[in-house]
Amino acid sequence: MPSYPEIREMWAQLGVDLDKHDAYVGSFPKMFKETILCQENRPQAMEYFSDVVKRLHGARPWELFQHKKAGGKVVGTYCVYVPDELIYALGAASTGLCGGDQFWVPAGQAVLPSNMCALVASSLGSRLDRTSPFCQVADLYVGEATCDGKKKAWEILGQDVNLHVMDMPQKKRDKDTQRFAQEIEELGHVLEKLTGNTLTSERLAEGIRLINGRRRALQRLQAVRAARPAPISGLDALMVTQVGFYDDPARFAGQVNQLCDELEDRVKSGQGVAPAEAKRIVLTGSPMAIPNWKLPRIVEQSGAVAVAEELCTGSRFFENLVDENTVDMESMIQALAQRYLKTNCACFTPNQGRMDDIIRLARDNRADGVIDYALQFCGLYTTESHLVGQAMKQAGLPMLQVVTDYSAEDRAQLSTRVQAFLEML
Ligand code: BJ8
Repeated sequence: MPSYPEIREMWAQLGVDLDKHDAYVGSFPKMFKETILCQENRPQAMEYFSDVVKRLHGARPWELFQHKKAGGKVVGTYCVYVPDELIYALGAASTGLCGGDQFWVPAGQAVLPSNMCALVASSLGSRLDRTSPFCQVADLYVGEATCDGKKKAWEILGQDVNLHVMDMPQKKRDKDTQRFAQEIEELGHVLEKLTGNTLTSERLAEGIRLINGRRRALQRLQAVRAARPAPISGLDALMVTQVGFYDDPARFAGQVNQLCDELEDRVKSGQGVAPAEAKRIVLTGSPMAIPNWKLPRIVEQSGAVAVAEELCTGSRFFENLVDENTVDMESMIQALAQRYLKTNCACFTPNQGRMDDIIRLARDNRADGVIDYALQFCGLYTTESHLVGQAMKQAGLPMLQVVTDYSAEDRAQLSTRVQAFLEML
């Protein structure tokens, strides 16, 4: 384990603004303690994930920094449509870059309109402010043309960093899958150039197995949450998935499987984190990047338990495996395109698949209600909320619609609304 002076030296070498960074990390331990560590009856195996988050700007950036020093490359990504399989197949390491903290929003807003979602503002701010070692360690950033805010933000970000933007289809017809397969191929060429390595079918098959392994572990974690009483809090399960965007995929899968061993034992002995009669909630909507825990914390402080997240930091990250029964490059790229286009982001039209996913997750996990969460100024999720509401009504699932941002200002008001919703269930 590197010492604190070594970590600090790494930050300096990466060009992190140490004074601003000190201000950022200074408030984190208290918030982390009051949000995550204070939960009762946490599984022992959560210690690993808590530790990763506690030292988020230290331990994992250190590994990525060593990887770079040994000649490797680091690729930063912002969306679950960017195939990590290719990144690892070419010997690079991947890291998520989405900003989930209010701290970074003002720096993003300095170059963005004030009516931009907090996720884009925070993501840009963390780079422009030089306060995220993950942003500083990345050799290549991969963005994607999903929503308008991201598309335009990439043009601003591209003035500062080495950036590749993947085009995204907006529909899911066969010709769209073919087009997305071409985008994946093009990303492969960009990564070959970056790493100096050649993409072979053997390496890609390995990359597919590696990332499927991460998905299988998270699917196992989701499956165990169907138990009543719930063996793990929604906050902890969300944090595990969030860690998956940063951690080494093989090590991460091993740790998630260990956690599942413990949770399966809990289920056998009827042990839970909340009483069996606690209301069970599915969260759906905009992604919740670390440390955006505001809403699930409010839900669980109000006595309910979140049992699934139909979010990019939830089921969209781990559902649907890439077919491993392919042998040549062309069919592997096709298999990747097919798997990724099964993900149901609101950037697609129509997006009935998302409604089906929410209902399935609610049924499988015996949910009493759904909370639809959209980030303020996110045109995609705020607009789709109307259709989600209709679909939930038809399915007989009560739904609360929440539009919020990263600030703490609406916490009391949100609490009141969530409590009123839970009482009605
Ligand atoms: S696959 S949800 S990670 S695009 S919240 S930036 S949509 S204005 S994040 Fe997303 Fe990929 Fe879709 Fe997932 Fe735009 Fe909305 Fe902001 Fe969003």
